[in-house]
Parts: sequence; structure tokens; C-alpha cells
Amino acid sequence: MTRLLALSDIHNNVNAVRQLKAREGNNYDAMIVAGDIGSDAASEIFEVLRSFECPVLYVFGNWDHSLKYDRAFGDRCHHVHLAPFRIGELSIVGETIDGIDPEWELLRSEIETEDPTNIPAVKKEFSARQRAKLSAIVETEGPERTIVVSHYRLTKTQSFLKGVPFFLFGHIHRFEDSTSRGQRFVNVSALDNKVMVAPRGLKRITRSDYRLINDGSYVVITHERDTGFSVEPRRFDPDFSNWDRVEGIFHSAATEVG
Ligand SMILES: [Mn+2]
Repeated sequence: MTRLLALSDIHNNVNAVRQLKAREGNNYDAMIVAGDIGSDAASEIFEVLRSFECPVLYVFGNWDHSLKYDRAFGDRCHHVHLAPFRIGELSIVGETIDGIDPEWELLRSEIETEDPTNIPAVKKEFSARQRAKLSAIVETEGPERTIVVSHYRLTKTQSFLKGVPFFLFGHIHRFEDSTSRGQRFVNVSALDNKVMVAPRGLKRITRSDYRLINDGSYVVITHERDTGFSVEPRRFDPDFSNWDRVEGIFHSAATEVG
């Protein structure tokens, strides 16, 4: 049996990753991160992710534009964008959003100098090429044993990733587990989900009363040769019994509790 811990949308929230570690320990064969790690806190986040003592397989998302595509985060951490990684019988391969692909960055700066109006057309062509590369990798790995990870949910997978049984993604902060024509799509949802609260029953709340509690979620995936994939969403589900939720305003600088 292969056990995978899949998460996404960390948004620089190092504390959320520490909480995850405290909840889950070192019980997994691999961690899968579907992007939006956060450019500012990436080193600290990967430091905690490495402490799970298993391979950390990741792609970037729209929060990760200032991270270098080939930046190293330690031996255990692998950027799986167009670079498959084998875990037991499975092969995990990623697709980082194309804006971060170093090839595209190079191409875009060339076109910007020559003729910026050309960008959409060239980008379309580039995306098609990238899909073809992913498609070729999946063919080589064996589609039936491949998990494809991206930040945004991929489309047209029946045409260019036929036979791939399992897709993981994030970005939309809502767990989802749906199957379409034999392909299963799991939104692993957001690890970072800060809720603003104030002590329960206060008559008059001032700014200094506000606190943040993280109610993040993630997914535990197990795979067995005979039974295939099973998906279990898990949620921090913190204790709100001493707190009232504050709706309509959000102070990101409030102190985090829990
Ligand atoms: Mn995102």
C-alpha cells in the first residue's frame, strides 16, 4: 500500500504546515504539494515539509512567481513539473502553471521586445507543446499508474492524458472528488484557511481583540494494486468554543492562536 499526503495553497502560512506535522507525523510515503506555497516563506515551509522524512513532490502556483523554477529546497524535495517521480508502483508527474516555466519566461521576454501583440498566439502554441511533452512523459511512465499534479485543474485530459486515472490540483479552496469518464479529479483544498475570531461574548470588540485560527484542510490518499485509490479529506476542525467568528472584516496581522 502507498500512502500519500496531498496539500495545496499554503500561502506563506508556515504555522499551518507545523500544525499539519503535529497532526500527521511521519506516516507517509510521499507528500504532494499542488502549488501556492508562497514566495516569501518557501524556505521555512520546505524545511517543515522535509521533516516528514519522505519525498516532497511539488508544483508551483500563482503565488509562487518569484520562486526560481530550479531552486533547490533540499535532497528530498522535487519539483515534478514535467519530471516524473516514482513512488512504489506509482509515477507522479506535475504541470506547473506555464508562467513559471523557464522556457516560457525566456520566450516571453523575446516576444515582448519584438512584438508584444504576438504573446497570446505564441503562448497558445507554447502550451500545446508543453501538453505534448506531458503527454509523452505519461506514455513512457505508463498512464495507468500515473498521477498528474497541477495547481489549476487540467482540461481536455481525455485527449492528451488518456488512461491517467488520477489528477490532483488546488487553487479553488474547496475539497472536491469527482470522476469523469474514468478519470478522477481531486481538489485537495487549502491548508491555509485563516478564520478571524474574537473572544466569545465580548460586548464591545476592538481591533486588539481579533485573533486568527487556521481551519485548513488536506487529503490522505492510499493506493493499493487491487482496490485502486481511496481519498480521505481531513480538516483541522479547531475548537471554536471560546471564540465568536468575526464576519466581514479580516486583519491579516492579527495574532494567530491554536
Ligand atoms: Mn492559487
